[in-house]
Amino acid sequence: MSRLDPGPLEFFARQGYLMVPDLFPPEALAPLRTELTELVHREALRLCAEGRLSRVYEEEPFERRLTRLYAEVGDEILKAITGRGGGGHSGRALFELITHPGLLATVESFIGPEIVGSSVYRIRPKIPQMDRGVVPWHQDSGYFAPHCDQSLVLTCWIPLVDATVETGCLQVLPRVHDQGVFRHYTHGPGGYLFIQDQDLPSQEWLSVPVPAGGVLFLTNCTPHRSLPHHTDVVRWSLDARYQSAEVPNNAGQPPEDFDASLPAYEQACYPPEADFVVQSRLHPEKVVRHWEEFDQLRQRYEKLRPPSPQRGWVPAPQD
Ligand SMILES: O=C(O)CCC(=O)C(=O)O
Repeated sequence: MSRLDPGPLEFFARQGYLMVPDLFPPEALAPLRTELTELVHREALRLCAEGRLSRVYEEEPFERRLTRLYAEVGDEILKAITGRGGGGHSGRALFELITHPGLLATVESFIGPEIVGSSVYRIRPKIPQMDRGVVPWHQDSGYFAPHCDQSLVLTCWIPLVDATVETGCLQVLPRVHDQGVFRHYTHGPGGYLFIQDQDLPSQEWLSVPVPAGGVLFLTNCTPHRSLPHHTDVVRWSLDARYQSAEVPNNAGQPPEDFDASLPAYEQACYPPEADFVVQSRLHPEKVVRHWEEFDQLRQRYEKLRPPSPQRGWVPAPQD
């Protein structure tokens, strides 16, 4: 799989989303699944040693082990995976997946050859009944600085297991991504920003199942959400984002250099986390090629997070 044909790109431009079912060969997801299994195992051993967990549930498969662990220790088992909501896990296999040549070739079809890995990537082990597993309606731009609203920051939503309606795949509101950023409110379910139903156009929403190996592409202005799920499967997924190097970013800039007084176009779309160049024909020397470099960058930002963009969102009025 490489560059996309005009047909799917036109679909994306019209609808604001595109699901490609077979972007990765089956073996491409295996290293990240293994890396996450090892991480979960280390964390489980630590919690057992601290007397907080009865056993490590090693017999459970990748799809179910975290459900069992979470039932005993809750969020504690997730900390090393999700971090403070920012860096979280930044291992070799994660880096290799978000810089996978097939993925980057496809991303290039949307945003051109000068590609910056947007700072905002998230590993989401969506566990049944977990508060933060339910993500309400939002546009990713609701989190980004307003000066990036007109630019494409491409979300690539990558399930590590089959994502179905039963396990809480994403839902999208098609054909409204050219209507700007809707009003978001703070303190939504799970602590997320959210858009109230009555503020959204009355289009039909769509559930978009994605098989493992597939990718769901979204614009930063496509409203989307994910619903609760009630099976005991962990719907592991990774959402990574990419933007053209022409879109404001903080690639190559240490967090200490963040300066809120600079003009907006010199500030990253999302300053708290580290953007990084993943492909460049004009400046190959700027490409981050080794996961250790990526990891150090992410950890540095995790320690000293520049402030989040302020868009003036407030809590929703009470009825
Ligand atoms: O993975 C999910 O459940 C939600 C993902 C999401 O909202 C996003 O990637 O912006």
